[in-house]
Amino acid sequence: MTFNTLSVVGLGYIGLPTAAIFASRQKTVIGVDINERAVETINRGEIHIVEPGLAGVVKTAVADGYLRATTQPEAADAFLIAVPTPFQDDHQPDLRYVQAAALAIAPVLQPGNLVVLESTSPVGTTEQLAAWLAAARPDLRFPQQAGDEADVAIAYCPERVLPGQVMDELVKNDRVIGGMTPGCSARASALYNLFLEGECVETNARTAELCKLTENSFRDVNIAFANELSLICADQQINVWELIALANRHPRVNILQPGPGVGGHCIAVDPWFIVAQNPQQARLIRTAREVNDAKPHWVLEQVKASVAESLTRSNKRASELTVACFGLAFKPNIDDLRESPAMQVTQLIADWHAGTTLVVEPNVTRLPDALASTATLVSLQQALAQADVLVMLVDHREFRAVSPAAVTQSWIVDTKGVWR
Ligand code: SAJ
Repeated sequence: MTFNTLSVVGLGYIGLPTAAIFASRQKTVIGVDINERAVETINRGEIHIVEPGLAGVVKTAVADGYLRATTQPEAADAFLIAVPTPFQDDHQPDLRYVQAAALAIAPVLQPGNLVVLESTSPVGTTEQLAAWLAAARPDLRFPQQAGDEADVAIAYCPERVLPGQVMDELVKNDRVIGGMTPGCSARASALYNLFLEGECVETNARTAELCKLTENSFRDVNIAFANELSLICADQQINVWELIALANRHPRVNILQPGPGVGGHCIAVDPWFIVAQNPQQARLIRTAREVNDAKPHWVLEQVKASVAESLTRSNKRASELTVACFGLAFKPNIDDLRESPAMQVTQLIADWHAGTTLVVEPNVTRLPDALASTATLVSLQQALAQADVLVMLVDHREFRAVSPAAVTQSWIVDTKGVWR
């Protein structure tokens, strides 16, 4: 059965680019989101998120009539669910958005439909989704009841695109396709092959679910290794950046880079899904999360030590001392401040420090509310001219471009090895 009309439920960082790419291949795409403002924005041909290359594709897709957004699901040949899966306070996964999406599409499902879950999910979520749909539509047969004879095919197909490169990676990356049956996998592969240049690699739903969690846990564990090395090196008075560069000369060693902690919406979240389901076995994965989550507090202690030393060497009082924080984003050269360890460190410093806290963030024009009353946004030049203590938090290209001669301060806490 061909796919003429597709519905993408959840028009965020993954859903909207996916909807736009299908629409750019002349498929009729109905985007569904509970956020009315997002729906209105998209229907004007504009976007409500920041992602290079996305605006133009959405604008053309809407203008040509291939993409439109709505708050109410409508009938389609395939449904892709790309809603958030956050965790609760106790690190247990929160599947309420997946459940809400299932209940929202259930009334419009028809025989021959394909339902794909893309949201990062704990193992078993696709089976749970199928159970919710079956309970809502007893008149239809689902894969857990009828196998490949089912009226509705269901698959788990996680995204693995890097924010900032979504439009490119969405098309080029290989895709893991986890059908509830081999027939479901084949249907889902046919759907993604409408635009994919990478390969569709078929498996079952549970393996695909754990594969997504594994990819981000692998990165988290490896960053935790680098962050742990940075603590050891600070204690041993060894330059961690030099150490890692030297160790990486070994043909089978490839250590990642330490930083102020791990941020974003994926790597700091997804490993907890594994820990929540397998707390006894997932000891390394849990420890990596704890190492990375502890790093912002360690950076604060480094800043406190630098401020204390700076005070003993100068005649200033603490209230006269200026600390400048460089970078707020969760990684270099983006403007996304959400779940950012640099934001966390800056807030910790601004709340603690008796004097002035300056912030340099070339990618924003105003400070977020959380810092508005405790810190001041300044230019790179102002910060370098006025600050006593410098705290490097994000290796934006503007900071890397500063000549070493322009950095005259004796007190520098450099979490990214930019001004080592
Ligand atoms: N970071 C370090 N040191 C490093 C690399 C990264 O401290 O050597 C930090 C970054 O500064 C940032 C955090 O880790 O705070 C995460 O950044 P990232 O670039 O590693 O990853 P994300 O969160 O932007 O995207 C990840 C990607 N997953 C992997 O690389 C395994 C992406 O492919 C996924 O699609 C995405 O998560 C997701 O949506 O799951």
